[in-house]
Amino acid sequence: MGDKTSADVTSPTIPTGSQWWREAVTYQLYIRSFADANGDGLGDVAGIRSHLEHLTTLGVDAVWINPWYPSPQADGGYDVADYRSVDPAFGTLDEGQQLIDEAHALGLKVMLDIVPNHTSDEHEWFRAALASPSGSPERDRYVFRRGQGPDGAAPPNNWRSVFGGPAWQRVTEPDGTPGEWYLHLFDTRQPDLNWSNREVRDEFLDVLRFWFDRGADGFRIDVAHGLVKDDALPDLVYTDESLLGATGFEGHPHWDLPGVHEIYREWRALADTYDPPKIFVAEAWVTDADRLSDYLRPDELHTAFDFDFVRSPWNADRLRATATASLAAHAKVGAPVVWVLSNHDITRHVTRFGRKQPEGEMPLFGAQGPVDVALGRRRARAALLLELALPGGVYLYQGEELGLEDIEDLPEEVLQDPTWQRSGHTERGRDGCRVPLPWAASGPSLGFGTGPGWLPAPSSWAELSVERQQDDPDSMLTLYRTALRLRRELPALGSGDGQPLRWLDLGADALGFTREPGFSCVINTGPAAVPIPDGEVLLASAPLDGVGVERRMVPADTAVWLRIS
Ligand code: TEU
Repeated sequence: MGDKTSADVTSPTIPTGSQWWREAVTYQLYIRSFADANGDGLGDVAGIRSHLEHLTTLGVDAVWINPWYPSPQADGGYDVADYRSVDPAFGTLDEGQQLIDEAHALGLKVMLDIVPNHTSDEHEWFRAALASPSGSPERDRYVFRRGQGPDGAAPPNNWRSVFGGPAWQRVTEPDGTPGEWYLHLFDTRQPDLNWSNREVRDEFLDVLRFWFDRGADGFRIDVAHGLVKDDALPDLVYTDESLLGATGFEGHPHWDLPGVHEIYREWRALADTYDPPKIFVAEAWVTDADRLSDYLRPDELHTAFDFDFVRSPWNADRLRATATASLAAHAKVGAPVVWVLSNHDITRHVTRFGRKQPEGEMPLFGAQGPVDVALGRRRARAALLLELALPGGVYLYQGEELGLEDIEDLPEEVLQDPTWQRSGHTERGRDGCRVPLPWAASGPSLGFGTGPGWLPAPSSWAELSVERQQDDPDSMLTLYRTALRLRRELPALGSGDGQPLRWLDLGADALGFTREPGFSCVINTGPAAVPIPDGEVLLASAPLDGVGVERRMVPADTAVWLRIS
């Protein structure tokens, strides 16, 4: 829905048109940590169903549910054993269907998560591959190779797993002898699929169809940049020890190869056979906005997360530069930018913004020194107003509406991210952003479930619980609700198709822009207050009074939305 009409403004649900994704605000449901209805410590489908009102009150348009398929959970469900069902720990396929239907009845679109780069080692295909000989069709669905050296005892090349350690695992052949190696860019329990194999391609088209036919409105594509590998398997020169967050570069042998695009053209053709068409959002870690826009050409994917925005420190110049580059690159292919600040893989942005800000890129993983959580929250409030005012779509990560920070001191014995094991206990991994949500100010897991959650929430989160925040006019939750309501009501906000934003010149420490009709957003990332352009203040991320005498000012680390003439 490029143009908002007055009907859209009063309608309780947003986009009904087939273009809804061009401006949707999507809420990421990390199912393991959202709400636990059966008291086993792990979130579940029933937990989501019991809290749908939270999402409608918040005012989002869609949800993205992280993998809910049967899985040994070696990587939080990104190790899928069966792509056509729901893990019993989360519920049943029927309950999944009910959730999709209930969400639709509330006007929410439902995005699922497809994991095409690898399966679980417990997937029937991988079991068959292990039981079959070298060179068999069963092995050809994965990337099996003979090792180097006379006995094949050395891995086929030097590639490393994203989670640490080598990216190859040697298998024992059915006759008991040491045999071939298989590729796993992630955990050993996540063997990479061979996308040169037509059977693999057809299987995933069929899996997409399975869920599309059950009402899924689209898919987030896991590791969208990773599916195709250079067959020659050349060694890589590693310059950065921190593999998490590694992106492709021209000529990289396993990230962002040109061959991936052909796969997405097939997916798009399938999605377009539905009415309304189904949609995709790519998780593609690539070098820059231009490379990302290749995934968004008209016959490929609809959207992709803008990780350049995530990597920007709290700095007006840098935020403006990255937003400008992303908007320009996306405009070339007619795709909306998808802004995002946090997800289940990276340090929550309250924590990132609460640190000393780097000169270069924002580190996305691991503890990085002292955190001023209050400052981080103040900046997170301002960052929200920035991303919601930019043209395009937005993904929110569960818990950011409560202002949750990363928990960097989880006890070692509770850590589950495979990074922790595979790095030889040097990298704690991503559990700190996956701590279960606090719904209530009391209880063994602050209302997440009836017992303890799979990761413990700090007692300080009682104050951040939904219960505490929902009626507090100054809370983060109230800011999210108000901002999302205004974003729906203001005709200037949303997709912005055909309505370019205009940057204001506010000096090095502030960024601001106008959008038609009659809207302006100003964000002060610096230490000193900056003057507000003329206009009526619609929303501010912090109180404006008391700063400046002659005219109102935007204080440090604050954003405002204005109605201008
Ligand atoms: O993440 C893909 C991925 O490449 C990330 O691990 C990435 O390297 C890092 O987070 C930032 O570069 C996806 C899922 O989001 C993640 O949870 C899974 O662990 C991973 O794929 C494997 O499926």
